[in-house]
Amino acid sequence: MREHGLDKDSVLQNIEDHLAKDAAWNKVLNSICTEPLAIGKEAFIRSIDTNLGDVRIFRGSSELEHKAVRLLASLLGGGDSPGNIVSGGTEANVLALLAAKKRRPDIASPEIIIPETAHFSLFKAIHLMGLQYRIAKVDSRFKADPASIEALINDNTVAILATAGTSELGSVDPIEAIAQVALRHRVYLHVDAATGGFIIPFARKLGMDLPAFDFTLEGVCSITVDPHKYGLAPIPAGGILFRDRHIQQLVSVDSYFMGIPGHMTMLGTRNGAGAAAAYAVMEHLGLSGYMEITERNFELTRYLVRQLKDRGLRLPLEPELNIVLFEMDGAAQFLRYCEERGWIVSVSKRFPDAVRIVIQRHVTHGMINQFLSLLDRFVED
Ligand code: 0PR
Repeated sequence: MREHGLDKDSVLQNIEDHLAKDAAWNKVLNSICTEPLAIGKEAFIRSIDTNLGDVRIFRGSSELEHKAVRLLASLLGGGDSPGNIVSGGTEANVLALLAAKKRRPDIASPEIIIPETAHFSLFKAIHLMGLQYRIAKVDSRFKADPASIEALINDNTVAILATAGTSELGSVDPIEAIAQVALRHRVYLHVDAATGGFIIPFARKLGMDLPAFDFTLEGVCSITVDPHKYGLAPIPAGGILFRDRHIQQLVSVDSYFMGIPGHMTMLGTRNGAGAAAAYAVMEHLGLSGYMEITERNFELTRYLVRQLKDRGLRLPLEPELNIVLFEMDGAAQFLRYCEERGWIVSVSKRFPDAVRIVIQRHVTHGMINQFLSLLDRFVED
C-alpha cells in the first residue's frame, strides 16, 4: 500500500484505464448476463450502502427484497413461496441442496441425482456438503431422461436436480415427468431455472411450445431464478424460492443477537442493492416489457439460425431458448480470431467443434450481421 494516498482523479483514471480493456457489449456474443436496465443501475446506486444482514437497521431495504421475491414467486406459480435475493445462481443452488440434505437427517451418506448437463455450480455444492452424486443420462436433445433418473434413485437419494434452460446449450429438461418421478419416490426436486426462469414464462405467454417447470407442478420443492441474467438486473441478483416455509426453514441459521430473524442465505453481511435493483427492473418492465424483449430475442435467434443454415453450417441441436451452436472446422481458432478483433464468442467442451452464440438484450440485428461477416472472412482466409 502507498505511504500517502493517491488523489481521487488519478484513482478514478486508473479504474477507467482498466475498464477500457473490458469488451464492449456490442461485441459480446457469449454472455448469459447483459448490461442492466438503466433503472436497475439507478436503484442499485441508491441502495449501495445497505446491508440485508441487519434487518433492524435496513427494514425498508428488507421490504424491497421481500417485494422482489414476491414478484419472482408470482412469475413462477408460487403464490406465497418464500425465498431470498442472493448473490447468484451458485448460492441459490447451494441453498437448495442444503435444504434437501437437511430434510433427510436420517440418511448418513446423502446422494443427489443430476443430469449430465447440470451447471458446474452444482459441483461446488456437492463438494461443500460432502454429497455423493449420480449422473443421469440425457436424450439426443440433451434433456434429462426421467427413466434414467428414476433408475438411479436409491435409499440414500436426498434430491433430484433438473434444469430449465442450461446456459451451455439452452436445453430444457422435461420437468413435469421428472416431478412425477420425484413425487412417486418422495424425493426433493430442485429446478435450476437460473437462465430459463426469465425466458420460459414469457415465451409460453407468447404461445411458444416450452414446458412448465415451476411450482404449478406438484413435486417441485425449490427453484433457482436469476434476475441478473435474463431478468436484466445488475449483478449480484440471484433468486432462490422454496415451495413453502417448512422447506425454507431448513436453511435457517439463528443469529446470536436478539430480535434478528434466522439467516436464510449463505452470506451474512450482504448488500441490498441487488435486491432493490431487481425489484426496480421487474416492477418497471412488467410482463409486457419482458414479453417484448423475449419476442425480439427469439426473432434474432431465428434470424441467426437461418443465416447459419444458408451458409451450409450444421447445428448440433435446434435451439430451444436463445443459445445457438453451429459446427465449423477450427472453432477454437475462430474463437481466438474473434477475440483478437474484440469479439467474444464461446466454445463448449462438450462440442469442441462448435461455436456457441448467446442472444441477450444487448445483441442487435446489426451485431449479428457484423459477426456473420467476420465468420465469412475467417472461412475465406
Ligand atoms: N445454473 C445455471 C443454469 C446457470 O446458467 C448458471 C450460470 C448458474 C447456475 C450459476 O449462476 P451464477 O454464475 O450466477 O452463480 N450461467 C452462466 C454460465 O456459467 C453464467 C455466465 C454469465 C457465464 C455470463 C458467462 C457470462 O459471460 O455459463
